[in-house]
Amino acid sequence: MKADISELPMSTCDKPMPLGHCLAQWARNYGDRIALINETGQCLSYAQLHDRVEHIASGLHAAGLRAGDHAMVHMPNTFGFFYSFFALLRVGVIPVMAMPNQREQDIDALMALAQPTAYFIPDDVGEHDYLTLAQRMQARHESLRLVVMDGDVEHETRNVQILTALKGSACPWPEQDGRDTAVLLLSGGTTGMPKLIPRTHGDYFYNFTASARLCGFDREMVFLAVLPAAHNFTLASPGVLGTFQCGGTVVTSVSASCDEAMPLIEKYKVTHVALVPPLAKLWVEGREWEDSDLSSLKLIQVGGARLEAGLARQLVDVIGCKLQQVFGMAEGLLCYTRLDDPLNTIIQTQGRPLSPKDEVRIVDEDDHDVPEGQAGQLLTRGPYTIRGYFRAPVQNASSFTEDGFYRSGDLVRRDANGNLIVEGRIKEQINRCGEKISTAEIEEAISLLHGVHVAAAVGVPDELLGERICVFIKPEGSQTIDPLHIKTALREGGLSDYKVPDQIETIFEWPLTAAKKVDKRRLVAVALQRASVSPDAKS
Ligand code: OOB
Repeated sequence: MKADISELPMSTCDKPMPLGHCLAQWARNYGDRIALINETGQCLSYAQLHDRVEHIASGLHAAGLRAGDHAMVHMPNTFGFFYSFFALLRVGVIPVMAMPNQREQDIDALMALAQPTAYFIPDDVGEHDYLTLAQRMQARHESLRLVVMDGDVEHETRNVQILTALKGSACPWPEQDGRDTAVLLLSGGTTGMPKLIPRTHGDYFYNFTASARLCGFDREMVFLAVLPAAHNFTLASPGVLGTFQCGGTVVTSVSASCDEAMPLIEKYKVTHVALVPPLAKLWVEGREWEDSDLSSLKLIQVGGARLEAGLARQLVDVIGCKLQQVFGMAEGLLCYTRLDDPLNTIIQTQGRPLSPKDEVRIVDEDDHDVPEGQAGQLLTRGPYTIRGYFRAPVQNASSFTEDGFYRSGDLVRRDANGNLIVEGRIKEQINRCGEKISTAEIEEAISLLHGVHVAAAVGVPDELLGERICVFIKPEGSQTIDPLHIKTALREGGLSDYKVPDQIETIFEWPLTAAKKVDKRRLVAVALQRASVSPDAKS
């Protein structure tokens, strides 16, 4: 099931190594240079980051964590995220990268799948009580022996350890092979079941080093991490790992809003930032009143969802630096527009594959290649693309072809220069602000609620979010559905906030396709029409 990494086109300066060794190498190469700065101005050099991580790794080893164990990291963009991530890699433990905005249902399902030994949480953030969640998870998941909190020592108990207070004697180096799993990433999902993506040391190292080279990263650069660092885009495409590989500086921000992020750009002379399109739009609009000096910016990368050409142009005009489109997937394949592409290519296309060894097929419904220039489903296979999800034989049978191509579910076409243009998708997924939500999962969660007969979820084009989640509910009787009641019930049931529908509509008669299936295209039209008549319906 592992991708073939034997022939990765590495350059000699990027000699592949297990991820657990990278930080030590970076500390040797870049010692006193600044690796990390947070929004309050705290700085850590590479040497300091390495020291802290060694210390914590020893503590984790002393607490019983061993190479090959799994540990869930559920942290916002703080130093604690980096301490946890690198210390786990150092011990040889495989981090399971949860998103900070995931809530009980997601975390529970991921734990059932990954069976982690440890769970890394922040101190309470906002209204969410991570400690209570962790205790509930411990009661439910036998594998979970240790909770590590990035917070105050006063929270320490027998089962909860404090990240920076962990102690132990020197941690042994684990034996690792390039083909071993280094990290488990989250998949966007098209079913009600969560899926995890096993990325190996070899393929992930290639992911960020080759990306960093392609994107012109160097030791003078300053990367602002505003999107969650647990996501493949921010983590390794080329993201924070690409920045570290080159000896640059990462500025972390827990917030992505322009009034908090833009002053950081001015203050730390940020050169690179990665955004999703809805955020890019807010940043363009924000420039009407936010006047921080952004002249240090050299490159804005936009990916995760379709960037409209109009917004792409506005970004270039308003922010005034280079733009790069990134069409990627946690499963592997990364496409980038090149820095020296003509402006039209950068604005109109989603770029071309990172590796000359990436294979891309564009196929029709019968898996036959479509004529050049026509749209079809993107299938891909390559040196850093997975050949199967973690412990998911049934899903693997439908997500991969027999000869190992990943079925992306994206509808793309290729222009004469080999650049891909994402036209849409065939997978049952909603792309809300770059976050991927399975319609099946939302439908299942809602159909369990009292008074609901059947539910159908669709992604509806939305000015602010790119797509919003609209759910049509057929009630059990003739009463209409109370949207507020549904939202509260979903939240109370532990559904992650970003999955709670934005628009909820009652329906008594489904529009049907010729094949007598619910016609979701017509539902999208109905959702748009109802929202225009009663804009309060979406909130
Ligand atoms: C990134 O990764 P995921 O795993 O969250 O989502 C992958 C899916 C793609 O299959 C596609 O449907 C969509 O997100 N997508 C785009 C896109 N980039 C991703 N759709 C249109 N235009 C784009 N530029 O989203 C991801 C991973 C690494 C780098 C960048 C994005």
